[in-house]
Amino acid sequence: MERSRSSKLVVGIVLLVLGVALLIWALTGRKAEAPATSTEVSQSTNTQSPADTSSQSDTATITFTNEGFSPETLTVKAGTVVTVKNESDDSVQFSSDDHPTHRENTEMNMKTLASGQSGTFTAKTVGTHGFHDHINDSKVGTLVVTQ
Ligand SMILES: [Cu+2]
Repeated sequence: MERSRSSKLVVGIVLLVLGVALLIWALTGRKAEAPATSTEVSQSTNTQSPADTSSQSDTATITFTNEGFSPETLTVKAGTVVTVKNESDDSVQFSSDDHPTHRENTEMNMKTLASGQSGTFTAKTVGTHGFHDHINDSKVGTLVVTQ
């Protein structure tokens, strides 16, 4: 009986030592994770650089309201990312002239934007480009793209 008691004591001490060792290992493991986290941070810094590049390019916004496009004439440099915001109560389909073929400058043709939605296109082709709302082609405007 005494043997089994002392062996239980030994087992208890071994478990305690193992527990402490496990605790130290866990703490060390957490420290080892810290550089991994900073690696992720530097990776996300890398992924931000393309975003920085895009933020360097010019942006412009055309707002569509119930009254039509604003501004009616927008002048931008080639490469500008143009955002079309639909703040009207209806859907809008921003489209290159002429209606209904939209072939004058196809890079301007956008999907239908529901009320409250916005979309973008990149103005690349230098020139004066008429556009309209394909759903209501009485709403028109002009995009002037310069070099
Ligand atoms: Cu049209």
